[in-house]
Amino acid sequence: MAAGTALLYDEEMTKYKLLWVDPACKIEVPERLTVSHEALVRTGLAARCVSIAVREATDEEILLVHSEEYLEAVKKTPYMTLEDLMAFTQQYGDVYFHPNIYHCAKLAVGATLQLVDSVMTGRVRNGIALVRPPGHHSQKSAASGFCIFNNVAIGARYAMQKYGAKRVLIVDWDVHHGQGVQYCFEDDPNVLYFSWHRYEHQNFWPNLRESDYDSVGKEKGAGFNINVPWNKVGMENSDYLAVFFHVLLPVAYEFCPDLVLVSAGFDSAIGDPEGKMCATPDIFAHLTHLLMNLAGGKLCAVLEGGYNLTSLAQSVCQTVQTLLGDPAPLPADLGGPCESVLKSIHCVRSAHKQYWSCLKYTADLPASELSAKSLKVAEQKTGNEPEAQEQRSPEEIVWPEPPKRLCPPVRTAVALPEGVACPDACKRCSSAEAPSSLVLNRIRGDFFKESEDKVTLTALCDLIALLERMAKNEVRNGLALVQDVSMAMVCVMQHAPTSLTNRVLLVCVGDGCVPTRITEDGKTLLVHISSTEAQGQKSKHCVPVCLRKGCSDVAGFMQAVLGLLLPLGYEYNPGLVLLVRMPGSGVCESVWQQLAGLLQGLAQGHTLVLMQENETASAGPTASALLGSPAPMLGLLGNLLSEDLEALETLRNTLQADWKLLQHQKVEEA
Ligand code: X5A
Ligand code: ZN
Repeated sequence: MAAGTALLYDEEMTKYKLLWVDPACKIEVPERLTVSHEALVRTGLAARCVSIAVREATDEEILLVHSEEYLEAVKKTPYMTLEDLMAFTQQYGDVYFHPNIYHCAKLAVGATLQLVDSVMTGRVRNGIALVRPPGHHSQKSAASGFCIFNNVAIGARYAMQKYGAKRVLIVDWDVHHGQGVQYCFEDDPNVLYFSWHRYEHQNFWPNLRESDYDSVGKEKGAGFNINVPWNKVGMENSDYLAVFFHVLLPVAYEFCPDLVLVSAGFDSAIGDPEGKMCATPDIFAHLTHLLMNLAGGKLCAVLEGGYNLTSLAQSVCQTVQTLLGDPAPLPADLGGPCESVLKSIHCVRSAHKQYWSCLKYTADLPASELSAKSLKVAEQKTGNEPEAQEQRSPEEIVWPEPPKRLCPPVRTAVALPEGVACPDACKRCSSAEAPSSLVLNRIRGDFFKESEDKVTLTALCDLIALLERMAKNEVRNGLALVQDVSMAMVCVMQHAPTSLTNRVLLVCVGDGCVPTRITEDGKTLLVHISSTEAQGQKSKHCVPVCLRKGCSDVAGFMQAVLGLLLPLGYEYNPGLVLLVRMPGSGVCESVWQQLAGLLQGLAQGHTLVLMQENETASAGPTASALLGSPAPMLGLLGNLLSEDLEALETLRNTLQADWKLLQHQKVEEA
């Protein structure tokens, strides 16, 4: 299994800059790259990456996306006088040329392709390319928005051509619309392009009608272009996560990419003068984490924008640290998405519902939304409104530095019956480290009043010892095979350190009874995915999810995980995730590994997995998911049962009053 994170950087790409006065371009400075790289070095992250030398792209590679005429024209720029350069620049929008930019643009493409090579050959698992100039605005025959060649678009074509990648997902989290990428793949069903972007009803650059949600792709590519417009500034972490949960992730898992490319612009972070958004740098840890189990972990991030040097450097570090496998920080205090985003999400989902089975049950748009559209564009920019939202200049905005991330010395501890195999990297718990006699006696009193079942008692003590080490941050996560999962669940809730059990996200997979005493104490959010209609009480903290074909139905299961479990988990913000596989759950191994992988974005990676002791064959795969190996690809998911979709939608609707992150349309409309 490929391991490691590639870092591509070459100081040469800092060696061009704006040589004349142009207010639109003055933010695109060489320091963008130096501060990002210096921050990676200072924090020790660069040293943990695999450094890979940058090369220039060849003509042939650039021609995968650009026209010969355009390439030939750019080739002449190193020999132009300042005047000629200014004149050449004039034909394009919001971009500048410099005698050295052609060289740097070839390095930016080359770095992207080196990254694609490293990931596709398995030299590394994933990686990031810190490049200038950025790429996503440039088009077949045009420079645009600081971009000369379209790094990521060329990367996608290259991966398909050289490595036979069948499906490539491009996630563009830059705050601008990568119209160049959209134009490139509009009619191509093999490249799914997702972009969110500041739009303000077409009043924000590049002011294109085709950046709106209803540009879904053309001909065979219809459904493979997803635009999420931000129609207001000031979007926050929960707005970004809501779009991931309710638009991008379900579609991405249904698409099943062989490779994920991220147009990683950080102008979508707080403090950026272009974006004017309020999402904090740590959100990129989560966005990255949520994409890292697609495509068998093959993820290439390529820098696009990002103009507040502080915010940029912090965001780059958060992204790289996550690529390296460190646990994501707690997603503090998520509210629900704002009203404007709920509208956008609803619009995107309904524009795409005919193409993606995960979106099939989206309600139709109210007629008012469609007719209001042209009006909004016409209404705005009369030129005489006061600059109302211009309260503070982005340079003055302050936010706390992202906290240091936890890094327990032991990633995965296991409590397994003798003889059960698991990866060497796991730390086996032995009863030698068992808890105090106080705990032992309490457990004995709880479960073994009469009988003296030594073996079971020792196993439970091991489990508690493991959790105590987790609470002390000596261990990140754990796996235990136990004789009776129900008993073990109760034991954990009653005897584990309270710092972990004050808020537990309990995820039960498969049929069987969850002891009611667990859900009644208010310290647990239970999500139980099974094939049986719940007998017990549903409540805010007890969420039974029933799938007709049970947990063996991959499509239904993933729909429940992405659209329901993850948003609930993120909003609940637990101190521990307790993931329990009920005996005979029927869940297939790769889905189970996906689930274990995704849930590690919560609780700073504190996940405890419980399985029945006879599931010995699953111990290895589960442990490797906990160790951070990417889950295997799920393959094409197959169709969702409409009754399941409907039931999930109903459940989401009932719960959304209590859990705001479940909302994906305005509540009045729902
Ligand atoms: C890559 C990128 C922004 C261009 C803004 C022009 N370009 N006003 O962020
Ligand atoms: Zn941008």
